[in-house]
Amino acid sequence: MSKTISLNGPWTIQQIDGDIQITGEVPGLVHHDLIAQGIVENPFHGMNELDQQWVGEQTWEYKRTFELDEKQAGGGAVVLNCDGLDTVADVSVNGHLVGTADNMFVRHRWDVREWVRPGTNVITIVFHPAREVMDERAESCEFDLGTPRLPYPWFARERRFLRKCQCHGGWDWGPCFLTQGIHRDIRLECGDAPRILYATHQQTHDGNGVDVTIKALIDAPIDTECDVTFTLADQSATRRERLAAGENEVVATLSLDEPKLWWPNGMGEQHLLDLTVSCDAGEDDVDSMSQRIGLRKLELVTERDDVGESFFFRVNDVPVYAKGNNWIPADSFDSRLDDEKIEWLLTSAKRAHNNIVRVWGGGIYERDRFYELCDEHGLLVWQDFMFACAHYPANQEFLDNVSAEVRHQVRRLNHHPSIALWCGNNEVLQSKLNPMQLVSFDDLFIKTIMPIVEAEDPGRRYWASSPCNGNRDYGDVHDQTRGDAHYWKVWHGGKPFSNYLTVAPRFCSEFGFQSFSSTETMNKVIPIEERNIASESYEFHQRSGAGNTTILSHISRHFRIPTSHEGMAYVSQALQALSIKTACEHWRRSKPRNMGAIIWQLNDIWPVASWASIEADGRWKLLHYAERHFFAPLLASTVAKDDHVELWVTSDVNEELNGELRYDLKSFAGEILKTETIPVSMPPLGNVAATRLPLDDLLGANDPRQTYLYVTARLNAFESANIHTFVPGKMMKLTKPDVTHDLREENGVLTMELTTRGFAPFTWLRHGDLMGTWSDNGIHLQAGETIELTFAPRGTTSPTLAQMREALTIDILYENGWE
Ligand code: BMA
Repeated sequence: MSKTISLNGPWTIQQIDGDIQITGEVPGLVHHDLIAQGIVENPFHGMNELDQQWVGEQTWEYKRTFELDEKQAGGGAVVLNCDGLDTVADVSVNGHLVGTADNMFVRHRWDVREWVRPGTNVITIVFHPAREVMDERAESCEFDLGTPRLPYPWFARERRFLRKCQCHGGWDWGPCFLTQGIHRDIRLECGDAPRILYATHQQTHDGNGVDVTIKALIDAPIDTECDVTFTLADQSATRRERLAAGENEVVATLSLDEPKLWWPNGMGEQHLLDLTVSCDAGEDDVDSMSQRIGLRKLELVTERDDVGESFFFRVNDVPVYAKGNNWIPADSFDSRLDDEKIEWLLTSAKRAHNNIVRVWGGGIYERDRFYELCDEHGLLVWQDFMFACAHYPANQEFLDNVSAEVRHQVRRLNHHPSIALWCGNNEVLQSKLNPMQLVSFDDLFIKTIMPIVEAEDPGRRYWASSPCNGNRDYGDVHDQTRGDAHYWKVWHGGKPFSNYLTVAPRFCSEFGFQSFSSTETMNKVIPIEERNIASESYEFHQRSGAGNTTILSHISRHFRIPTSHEGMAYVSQALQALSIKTACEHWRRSKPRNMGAIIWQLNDIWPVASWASIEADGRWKLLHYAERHFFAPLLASTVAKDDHVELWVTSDVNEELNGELRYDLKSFAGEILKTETIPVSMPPLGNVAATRLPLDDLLGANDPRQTYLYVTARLNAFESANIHTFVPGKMMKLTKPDVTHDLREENGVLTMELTTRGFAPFTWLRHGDLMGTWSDNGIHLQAGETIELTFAPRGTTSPTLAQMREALTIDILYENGWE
């Protein structure tokens, strides 16, 4: 009878050239254990990153014992299965080297039967310093890959030589921590019974029926006969199979009539079905694998059209306007990141009407739970392979290593309905320089990865690079007429926000604008005497070259200059929201030419000034609240032209909509100076310029510095409201608004009424360390109106009224330059 012995749990971790010896946790990372045991301080505090580089420069040995009985040690295969080793490691059992590892993205399976014995056995895994290995390989590299320019001397310049999370070497939003450890599950599988390694499937949608062809990949230590059973919803099939020693494929097709389909968020339900494959070899030797799958027809449509070539996803025959965010690793130390945080971040994305998330190529293939949550929340996944912003050495050893990685990851993730696209890398093509680099690009992304993806997962498209114009297309990656695009002229190029209005890429898979994290977040890592954005520690928590000066220069274009530490964070977040709102509303209005906007970036890896809409501790920035408005299924928006304003209504609703668009010209004091209601009818997924208001007629003698348009659209059950101001914020004639609030608790829910006497744009409610979200925030509060808000805690316990009273702070623009 076969048996699985988990080797997770406590291991001894020994520094080879030093005295540190601790008991660490597996799965885990050395650095994480050192933090947990107080041997090193918070690595994110101050400039501690510099003092902790030594951790990754050591050789560390993981060691533990395990017991085997006579039967296990002498009764057939003993497979050591390592789901992930980070990264360069020698694995030994009872002093015999059983395998070496140098790719954190593959699964290793070594048969160690010759080295085990009944009784106590010892396993050791020695992790070598990643940097040494990268540097050695770089020295002996036969390719001219160019020399990366690095802003920080301690960053890992040669990261591309190792199949390790690329941003572990440092990024323009993150620190350098070259982690080491057994970062995923580890176990022994004893006995000769077959084991299911992967279960993948392909779907064929025909009318209302779906054929699901399931492939089980089964490892048989010896020739065996077994029953392989496939079960999907109420269908099942059993195959009596003769498995030969080694890897075997067993295939079955199950057909479902009129099953409920899986839809992206906002387009329908996310129906999931249970799929189980089991392999019964008799004598209680049954191995099984269960998955939740979703049935959907998913296409990437790239067809010639009037503009050039389309680029959009179509799910169950409905075109998807993709709205979402880029995802980076949510902690420098993945092992201490709990599933709850991932769930919070992805739920937050869903709540902001995201229907797509891009797993960016400088991070990791995320854990299973990540993709399950994407399935459950209807977030399509644009999945990069883990290559970013560098040229990679395409020698045979490297290509073989990558092949194993790609095969493993595609098979592991195939069953998730959310996965929409396999993409070769992030910005590798964009940085093309010389012919040699193009050859290595071609060898790696076209000749090696592409055929593996096509063979393993024929139902999904492979896209060679983000951005690019297509596989084997080496044209201009900034082409606005085809392909996906990364649009960085505003942030990196210093152009004004209005620049977004001049471009409409077919699908924008990256664009972003930074802000500072809140003082609540930053005060935990910045020493008290350095709480100013230009201090040494603060600048250390800004990794984008001219980051702070870029934020400041754009603040001076739009707002007045805040003088307090809190005000700086607040105004920078209002600025960020304004920037991304400008781009997203414009691109939504540009559909169907543009069919996607994926903001850079959702989350942070540590507390930092960055493009994220959610801070390192899960706190929403103003931008994330704004997304709930500008990504909503129905959008009312405005465009300022030289002598008029256009009012638009844009719908991602797949039904005909009827209703009205209303605008009110209002004074800052709350008086309605003019109003008009326009009937609007629009087709499914429609997009219309509903009216055009000449400025002279509209404003008359009213002062544009104290007047604004309040625009509301109400069609079927959908609503959208928007504000249009006629001058940049800094020129507005704001008066002291007298914002008042009434906070109470009703049936365990914290509720607030907010009122104001004068226009109070960007009214921002902070809540200290009480984690959760207000039903709206960053509100353009209008004179005379009372709005009611509720607080949704993160987790199940709501803060008390007293706690919220104590924690609450209200920021208003007026107090940042007008007082
Ligand atoms: C991109 C990304 C990242 C980077 C971001 C901000 O292009 O792909 O490499 O962090 O811009 O500069």
